[in-house]
Amino acid sequence: MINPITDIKEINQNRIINQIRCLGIDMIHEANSGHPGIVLGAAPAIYALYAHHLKFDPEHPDYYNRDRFVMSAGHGSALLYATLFLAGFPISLEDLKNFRKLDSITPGHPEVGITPGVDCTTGPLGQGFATAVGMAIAEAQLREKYKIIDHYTYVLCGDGDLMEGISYEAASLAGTLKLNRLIVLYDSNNVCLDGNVKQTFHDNIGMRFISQGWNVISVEDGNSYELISKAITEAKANTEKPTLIEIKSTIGKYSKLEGTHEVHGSPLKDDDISFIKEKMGFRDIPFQVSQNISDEFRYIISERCNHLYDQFMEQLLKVPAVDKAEIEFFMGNDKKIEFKNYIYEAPEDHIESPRDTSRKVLNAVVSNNPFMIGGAADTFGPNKTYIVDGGDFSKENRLGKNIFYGVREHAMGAITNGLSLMGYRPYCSTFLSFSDYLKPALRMASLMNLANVYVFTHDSISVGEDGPTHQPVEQLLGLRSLPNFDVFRPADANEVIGSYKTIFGKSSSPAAICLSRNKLPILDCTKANEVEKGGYIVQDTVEKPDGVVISSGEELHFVLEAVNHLKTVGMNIRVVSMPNLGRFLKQNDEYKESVLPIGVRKIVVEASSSMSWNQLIFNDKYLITLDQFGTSGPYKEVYKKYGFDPVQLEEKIEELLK
Ligand SMILES: Cc1ncc(C[n+]2csc(CCOP(=O)(O)OP(=O)(O)O)c2C)c(N)n1
Ligand SMILES: [Mg+2]
Repeated sequence: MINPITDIKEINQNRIINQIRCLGIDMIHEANSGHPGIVLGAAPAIYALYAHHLKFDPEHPDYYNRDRFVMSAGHGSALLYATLFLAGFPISLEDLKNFRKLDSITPGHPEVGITPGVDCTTGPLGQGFATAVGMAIAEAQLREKYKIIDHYTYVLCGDGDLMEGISYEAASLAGTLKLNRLIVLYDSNNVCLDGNVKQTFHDNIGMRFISQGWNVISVEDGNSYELISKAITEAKANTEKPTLIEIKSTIGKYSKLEGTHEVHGSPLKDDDISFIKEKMGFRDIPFQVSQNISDEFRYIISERCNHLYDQFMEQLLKVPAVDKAEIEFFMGNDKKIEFKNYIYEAPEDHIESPRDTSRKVLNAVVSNNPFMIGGAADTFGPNKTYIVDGGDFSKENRLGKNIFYGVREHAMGAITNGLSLMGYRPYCSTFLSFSDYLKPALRMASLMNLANVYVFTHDSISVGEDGPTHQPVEQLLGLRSLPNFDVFRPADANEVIGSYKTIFGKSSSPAAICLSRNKLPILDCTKANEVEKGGYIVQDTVEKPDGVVISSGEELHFVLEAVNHLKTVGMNIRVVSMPNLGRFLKQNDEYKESVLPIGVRKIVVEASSSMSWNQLIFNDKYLITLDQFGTSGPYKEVYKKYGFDPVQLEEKIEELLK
């Protein structure tokens, strides 16, 4: 017979924490894989948060005004799943038994959209921390705008997250922006995968975060949920700064291996599990859950949280209709952005750099759009992504649409993911050659299916004088190889508009638009509405073509010049613009063959790695591409040095098709 609970004081909360520990180590044992150290060490921290602070509703895991929780130490997935299960989320004991097994809802590391209650995919250390900064930026703006949205963003991170540079970048920005609703619980156990951190990590973390504008609180006994809870209460009361709570804990608490790296990432031995359970006063039966303990945990949560969902939905009914519709966009899955009444104004001379066309489109689309926010990594000027009447995001202006990321590309990438997870349609920008600096975040965006937009300008050796460090060569290949990632490289204004229309017209998955910095003629033969197919014929022949030349971006202009000259000597060459190779490859065979007929020789011209094009062209002879670094010099001369000027192209094409 279960006694009805009438008072929290009667509950032995350490029993709940130990129940979480038992489940976590059982899951890892059953999977024969996982990380027991953090389960045993950080259980009091996650418990303090879920029991006494986190605003959530297990029956409505996605309810919009919930506090967000990011398990940045993604290897602590078993700890998270065990907590979510016990807290009453729709996760069964069977799901816990299937931890890390194929097609389970309890994968190796937390994945958003798979497990109810998981707010962010984590695993690559540091990413979660920085993503949470994006969530906190979004919350600050939404709170200012709509008032009824107001929540905290919590992170649980370990030594590894704070060793990663991205956490430094993100913390620096969070402190500058005074994101006081961001609270990080740092599981400080002095141990990482390979051993004690004394070999690797000497920073005074408290001082580091204080210097970055954070409020820092120390909890000396990480086994005390009461002390941790008190620290969280204190953190919430700070209205000026984000808070880092350094919780001194023992990795693998209660294990025979406690305090050592051996308990970090391998399943515990049977006798150790018995030893731990005995110490905690639990019976040594795998996956045994005490109904009493489960009820007690849920009682504590429901006392605090069970009105929250209804309250928010009632508040939502009372806001003005326009705001309600907007909030519903943030809450929903349809992220399409319409190009309402957009009319492009071409310059009189019909010459414009693609990045300038991009500036016009972005300004028109973003300035009056509440769902869009974005920025640059100290490159608003060259990227041309500044929204003129958008305002600058800051502590003083939470409504600002322009985020000055500073020179922090990696954090910018992860923050963009956080904005997206909060329902925004965000964009960010830098030079294409520096896209490598945010690559790990692009990968996470692809994995989470986030509809982010990346504006990468200075897209080839035509950067010119800045030289090979700034001239991307292999970046297009890298981006094209990312699953679920759309890469556009438009040739002129028409294709820039077509790229943006395609990008904003879809509701999910990230896209990059790679743009030349140089002024280029707006062509008569390019078509905005063909871009979505990835590749199309821009210039055809009356008779059967002698060959087809495929090109993208700036090089298309040189190809057209070369081919038109070859016409005068009687060569009939079809020209295909391929602003998006990935999309073209996904078209049906009929379309692909109509553009690239079988039995006709094809040549590719792109000042970038040949490897992306091996999917279309099997004989390297026909690839006029660039598999080496560029060089510093005026861009036309650089093009010439590598054979991309119209005269040399003409010679090569003639030679190849003869
Ligand atoms: C970017 C990245 N590099 C490496 C790893 C592999 N890895 C997972 S956990 C871990 C050690 C992390 O140490 P800490 O955060 O202190 O966790 P603890 O050992 O205390 O649980 C490492 C190196 C990873 N997940 N992500
Ligand atoms: Mg550690």
